[in-house]
Amino acid sequence: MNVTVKNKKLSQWIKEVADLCKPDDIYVCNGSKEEYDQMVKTLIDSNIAIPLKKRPNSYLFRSDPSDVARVEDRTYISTQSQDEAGPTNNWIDPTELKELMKGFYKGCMTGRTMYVIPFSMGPIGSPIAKIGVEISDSPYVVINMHIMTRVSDRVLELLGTDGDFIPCLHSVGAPLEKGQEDSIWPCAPIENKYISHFPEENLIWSYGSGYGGNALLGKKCLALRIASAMARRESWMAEHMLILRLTNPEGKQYHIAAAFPSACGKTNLAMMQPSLPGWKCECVGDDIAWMKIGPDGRLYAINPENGFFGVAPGTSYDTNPMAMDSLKDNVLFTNCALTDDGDVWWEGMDGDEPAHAIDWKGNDWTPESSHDAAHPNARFTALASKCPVICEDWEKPEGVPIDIFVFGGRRGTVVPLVYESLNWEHGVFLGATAASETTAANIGAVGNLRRDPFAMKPFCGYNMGDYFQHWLNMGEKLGDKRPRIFYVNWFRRSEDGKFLWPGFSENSRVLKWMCDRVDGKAGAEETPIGLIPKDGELDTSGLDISSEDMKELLHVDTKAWKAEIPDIENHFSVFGDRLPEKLRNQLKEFEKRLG
Ligand code: TSX
Ligand code: MN
Repeated sequence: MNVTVKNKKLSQWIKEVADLCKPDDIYVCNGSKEEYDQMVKTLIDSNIAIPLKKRPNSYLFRSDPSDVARVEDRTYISTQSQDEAGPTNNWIDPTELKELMKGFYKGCMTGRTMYVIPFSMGPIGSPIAKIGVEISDSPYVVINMHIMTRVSDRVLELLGTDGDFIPCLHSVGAPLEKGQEDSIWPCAPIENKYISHFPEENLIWSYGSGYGGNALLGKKCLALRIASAMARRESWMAEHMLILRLTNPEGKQYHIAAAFPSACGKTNLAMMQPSLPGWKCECVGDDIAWMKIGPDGRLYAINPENGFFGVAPGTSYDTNPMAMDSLKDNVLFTNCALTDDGDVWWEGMDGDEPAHAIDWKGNDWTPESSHDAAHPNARFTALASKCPVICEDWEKPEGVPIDIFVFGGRRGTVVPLVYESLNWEHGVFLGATAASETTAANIGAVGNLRRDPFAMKPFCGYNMGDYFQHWLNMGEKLGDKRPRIFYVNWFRRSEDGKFLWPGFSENSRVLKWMCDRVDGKAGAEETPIGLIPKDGELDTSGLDISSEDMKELLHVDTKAWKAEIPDIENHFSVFGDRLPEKLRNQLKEFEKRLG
């Protein structure tokens, strides 16, 4: 081991894990550039990292074809009672799961180095931040954690001898025998992968996968699943939300936190540049918001992350120029295609397809190939500080005050472009019933409606019924300082299948209406589903959109909404008596309003 660890809990945990996993070496990370460069050099020398000629200090990695995404059916919330994990989570009894996983962990780091990664989620020392320590046998995980979290020896200093942290244990699950050659992407077969959470003791155990949220344990595992359970206990919020700052032409700032299921363009909205003259938009975060009630009673949000782990395919100067400009240097790419001139490429990138490339599996690819060059879930890992529109206050320890919550989903029909909730409880109902149509980018049949409450279905670390109640409770605590709640749908189509709304930068028009609502400047019409922009209240100046299309975009089809009721009832029934009475009533009231 390269340093002496002063923290008692940490030094004991390191010893326990080493005794169990039997690594050849132990290395405690300090987060320095030298450490990063050293790690990258080792990865290049073993042909795991491919340097990109076109992007300084940037590298391409190719995962094993069996290890390309989060594995939700191998993800567990392990609590004393199954009822605590609730109907949306996989559950195994903690004693049983630990015995089972200890069997896998036994000797699993043989032939490898065990890295101890101290990190802070949120600015180091912020009252909203939390400290984690990940132990991993993957150098790929170390360098990704360097970008996605704040890895630093300052974290160990902050811990002192008695400070507490969230232990995050990770192994790729591929021990090396003497003389055995390592593979490019070591991992375990799917049936041996376990992504386990023990929220009652703030503990994470991950085994068998090296990819994304399965392995970078600060993100989905700590900042959402464990943090959501802590947040309920401690009366704050850990949400799957982007955070952005919108500034109007008069210089007034508004902070918006928005939750969308996958394939709705959350990262694109987080970095969106308004088409409306005089309006400015800055990114605070693109995936996770931690929010606490501040001294003035308002809700303050921080982005606990330090970077973006974004889906590459579909990202272009058309869809997200600010993301593209964040990818010029110091980026890690995973499962993108490699061009002949030493750059990355993916489906949906601007310009012509390359005439030849190496696909994500390492094989030759041409436009005639029948498969994609990049994996649909190919990723970039980029520093948030590289984003040209990162908000100057994105690292403010106290966070930014949230004015507006937005929920949404992808719906070709029924759901209008935007509406406001009638009140907080109705807003919670909108979050709890949020739904999205599946696309080729997510699993399952295309076009199915999937309920994904608050976009938290895969990420809530406790019973989702209790989570709904927590939202209601936070509303009561916030009182008249509650953010307003809106619902949006960028994806409504005309009868001939065309998108009715241009989306992207033009979404600023929708956000402007929200801000004007907050200021009491914009009119709204009450409908059974909520408050719709009054005729002419949504700024469409300079936009080439017919009044018929605009009407259709904001139309509330009562009959179509009535037809949604059985699906909502069905969705709610899963939560049994954990469904808050107030939400049951919201559904009743909704039915009444529909007539
Ligand atoms: O991210 C998207 N947003 C939010 C942007 C800030 N996407 C991409 C979703 C896939 C991840 C969108 N796609 C959006 C949107 O607002 N809207 C659409 C649908 C759409 C697609 C193409 C066009 C228009 C709408 N093109 C033209 O109108 C030319
Ligand atoms: Mn996410």
